[in-house]
Amino acid sequence: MSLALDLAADRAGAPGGGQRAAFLADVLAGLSAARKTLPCKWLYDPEGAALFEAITRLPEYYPTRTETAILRERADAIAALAGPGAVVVEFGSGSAEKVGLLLRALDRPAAYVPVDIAPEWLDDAAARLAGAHAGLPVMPVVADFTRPFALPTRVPAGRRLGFFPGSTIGNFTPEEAVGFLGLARRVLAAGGGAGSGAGSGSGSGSGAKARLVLGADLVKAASVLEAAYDDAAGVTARFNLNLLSRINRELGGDLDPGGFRHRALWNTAAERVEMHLVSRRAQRATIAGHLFTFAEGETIHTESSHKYRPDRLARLAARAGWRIEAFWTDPDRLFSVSVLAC
Ligand code: AVJ
Repeated sequence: MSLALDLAADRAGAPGGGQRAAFLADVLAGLSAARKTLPCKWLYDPEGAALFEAITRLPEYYPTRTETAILRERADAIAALAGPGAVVVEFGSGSAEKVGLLLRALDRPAAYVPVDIAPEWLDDAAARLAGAHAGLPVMPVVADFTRPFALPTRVPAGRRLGFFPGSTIGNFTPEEAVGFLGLARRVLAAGGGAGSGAGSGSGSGSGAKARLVLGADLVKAASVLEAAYDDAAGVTARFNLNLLSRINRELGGDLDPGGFRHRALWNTAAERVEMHLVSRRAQRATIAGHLFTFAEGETIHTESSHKYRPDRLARLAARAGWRIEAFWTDPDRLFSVSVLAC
């Protein structure tokens, strides 16, 4: 089935033009809250996505290069656990480089299934991968993986190997993270293991029904974390402020991005880095006919990036029905890659 047909076959489940309505609803609700906040998913319009790509190359932003190095070193060990014929299911169609490291190490992977709510990201991911892995069935699935969904029946049987890199799990609150990990376990354990004998053969270790490769950033000095989210070149500041410009562009707002400044802070109690937009002065703005006021110093909380300790990560995984089968870090213990099994 052609890629376009694949996407069409699955697009039925995805939000159509409702994207703008959802954006407007989130902005009106978030800016009306006593403590203003906006969901971080709205940071990633094309401009935001390009700025994030630039962030991944910044000297202060260690996660991407560190995780990639761990994956490069541990890909063979992951492949040994996964066994032959794995079906790789990536939650979010992220960086082709990272999943490429996995696919090249696996023994005859049966398919690559990127899952994302945005069809345009899937088009890119599928095209990138198909080029580099001729003969590997690439089956994009349009779905919001924060809500229950099932893999289409056209995805071949075979033990599922989930992939959720980048410490994107850090954008969830701990409760949301448990919810996502539980959902991922149900999606990955359904069907695939049965086809290849849940208790049998492939993959070393006890006959796991499914596995998930999870990237998670680790707790470290506040100075290192705050620099990673507030780089000297100001790219992260532009990434954060772009959200205000997006609201103006797409929702007809008249916010003054120059009237806000970027702030990144380490929240010690919650063990997360928070990005905020701080109002430089008392000001007002209108969005889609709704008036909003901002006091001087008032902030809009635009993103949380939770950081983990190994024991907390294991407890979180266990609450979602997973056990940690492997846990690796870089020599400086900045970042971690785990293999979860169920
Ligand atoms: C893509 C969500 C993993 O939280 O580190 C980078 C996004 N925000 N710099 C992160 C981000 C500011 C990144 N994630």
